[in-house]
Amino acid sequence: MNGALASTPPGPVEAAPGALTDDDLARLLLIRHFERSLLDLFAAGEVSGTTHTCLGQEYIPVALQPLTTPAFVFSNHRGHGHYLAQFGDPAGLLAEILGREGAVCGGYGGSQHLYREGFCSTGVQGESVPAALGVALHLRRTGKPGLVVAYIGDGTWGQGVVYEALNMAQLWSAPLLLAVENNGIAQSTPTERAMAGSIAGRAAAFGVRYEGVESTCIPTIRRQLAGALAETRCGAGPLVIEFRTERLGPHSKGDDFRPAEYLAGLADWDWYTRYAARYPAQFAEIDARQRQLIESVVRDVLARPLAAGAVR
Ligand SMILES: Cc1ncc(C[n+]2csc(CCOP(=O)(O)OP(=O)(O)O)c2C)c(N)n1
Repeated sequence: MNGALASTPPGPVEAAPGALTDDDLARLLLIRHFERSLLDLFAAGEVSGTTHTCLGQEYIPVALQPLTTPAFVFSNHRGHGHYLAQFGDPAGLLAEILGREGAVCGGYGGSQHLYREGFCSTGVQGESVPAALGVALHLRRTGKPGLVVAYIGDGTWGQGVVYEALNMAQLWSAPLLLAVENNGIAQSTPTERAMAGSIAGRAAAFGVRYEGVESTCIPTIRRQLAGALAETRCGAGPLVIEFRTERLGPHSKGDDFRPAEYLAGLADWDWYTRYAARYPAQFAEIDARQRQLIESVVRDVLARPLAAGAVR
């Protein structure tokens, strides 16, 4: 491909998506409407700094959530879905991003630097992986059952510290899950242009177990991963899971330089479009409910005074 993006994204891997529980669908749609509203708020000048949405990738943390609970989750710059899948707290998160009262960490962190018991995110690529390893080693050395999850993107394999941490994690059998959201692009660089070999090959070089996930269907993903994650929790050492996914929106906002044909093809890949077509009644009811919920959260949070840590 000579480093260029394919003109169309990969097609959907399932002929039809599997049925979801109402709770899983509600969580997916909560994240989808939260992220859409955030882009609207950005366009309206309500968001200071920048923000990165996880549109398209919502199914990854929702699929992992029951398999990884309880876990300490380290998230990255594209972390709203990771937070919402774990806590389902759109008001606390939105207040943090907009710097309003009720913010999850006082308005000091914003979109990329969140902290809450059991959750921490950073906008510095790769920074979380050694920190996650430290927490995982603490769990192992104190005999506490548990799991630590670090989310990274494909582009973050350009950071050397990821390899140092993976080496130690394997040597010391740390209960660490590296959840890789490979959306085929890092800001504006197609993965093929920056990565020699593959993520699977890099995990294999350290003897680290690896699972590659092509599906966007939550029940299928959980069936595939349950065994390997249970083993990591029970002392089998770290696990790399690579999700082959797509970023529907821009890298942050207004900076999407992918070919128009590619962007047009994303609707056919998107779980949202395919689920709506396959399960219209369940979808319509929960979609409307979550859309309204986010609309009311936006109204409520915008009416609040600034938080202590907000900088305007
Ligand atoms: C150490 C460091 N270098 C550069 C950046 C700027 N930056 C933010 S996100 C990003 C691309 C990340 O790509 P990837 O890891 O694939 O995640 P994605 O954005 O695709 O989810 C870059 C270069 C950063 N945040 N940290």
